[in-house]
Amino acid sequence: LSAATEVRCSQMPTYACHRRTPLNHHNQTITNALEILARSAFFQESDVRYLGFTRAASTLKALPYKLQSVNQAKDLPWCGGHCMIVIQEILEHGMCREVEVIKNNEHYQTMELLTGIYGVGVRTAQRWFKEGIRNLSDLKTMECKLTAEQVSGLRHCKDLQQQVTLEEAERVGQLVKDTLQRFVPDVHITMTGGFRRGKEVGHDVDFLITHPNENALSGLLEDAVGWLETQGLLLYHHLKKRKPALRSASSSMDSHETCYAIVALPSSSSPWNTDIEVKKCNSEDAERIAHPESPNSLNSRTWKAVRVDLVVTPQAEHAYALLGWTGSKHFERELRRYSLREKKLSLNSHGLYDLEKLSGSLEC
Ligand code: DGT
Ligand code: MG
Repeated sequence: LSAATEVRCSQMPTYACHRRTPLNHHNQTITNALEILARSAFFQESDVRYLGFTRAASTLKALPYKLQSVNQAKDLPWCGGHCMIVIQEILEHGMCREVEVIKNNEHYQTMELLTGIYGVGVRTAQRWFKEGIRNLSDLKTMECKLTAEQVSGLRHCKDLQQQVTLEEAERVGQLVKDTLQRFVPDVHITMTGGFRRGKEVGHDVDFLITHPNENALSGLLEDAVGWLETQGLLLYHHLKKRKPALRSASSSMDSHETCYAIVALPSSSSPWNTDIEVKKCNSEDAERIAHPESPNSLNSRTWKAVRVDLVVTPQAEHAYALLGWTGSKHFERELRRYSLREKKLSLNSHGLYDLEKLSGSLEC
């Protein structure tokens, strides 16, 4: 390791948004361990510990070499205290006992399982754990108490727990494009999320949709949903309307019109291949897709359930939404923290706001 590299590492920026974080890095064993500790803290709703472990993992992902000794880590941002003990243990013994204990812990395993179901957040999973739910069979016994989103999440959990490949994401992209262009031929669609960052797999596929003429976007998601439903390609959807009243400079929540969906992605060799203009499925096929657990369909599955987010933005907000929906979540959090702390600017996926000017205009 050259002295120059060590010097560069001691000057590693504290904000993740100022660092290059490659997809493949040199300290995977340590970052995996720190991320397990972060998830465990998240499951206990301990934000401070969650952030501490996430920040340390993020720093190590940006390190341009494999750590050989704790000494090399001592000046790195966010790597002190508890994280340093974890780093030291892994460097000396190849594993961390605390992490191994967590991985075998019933609460952790159950929370992983339950929060892995679409529509189930930490609070709900905690409640279910306290009620004695430990596995998917337990959950199926209380299906009548689940939300429509959770019922769909549970019904399609085998597919949804599998990662979406880039090839599948591209086919989803083609399906989305073919669908939206039926209604607005020159609509502009961008795949965002992890795939835009160069990942080859993801848990869903995210898209931003825009058009220079805002009127062209009005009702577009409803039209798309309606058409996909008639084709039997929509297994679940929830449409969130644009709510400008909720939009605020200080809020990281966004109010873009959004469709959270589970689509039935035809397999590449199925008759519903992406050339859907020409090859529409017949009503029998659609029925099979709409009711996936019917015995007929299980024997002849030619599709995979895939989570898709469609976000509509006016063109004036598109750049901010693109930045916000490209991720990663930690990068976005750090970018907002940097904007606010260092620049007194509030960033969200609608715009960048000067808080001093805003408070001035409010005082006026
Ligand atoms: P994945 O899907 O596992 O490959 O990971 P990502 O990075 O695609 O994560 P995902 O799909 O949860 O979200 C993509 C990015 O969009 C992520 O940085 C966070 C952001 N995002 C997710 N949901 C919302 C939302 O409701 N509002 C805003 N503004 N951003 C969101
Ligand atoms: Mg994603």
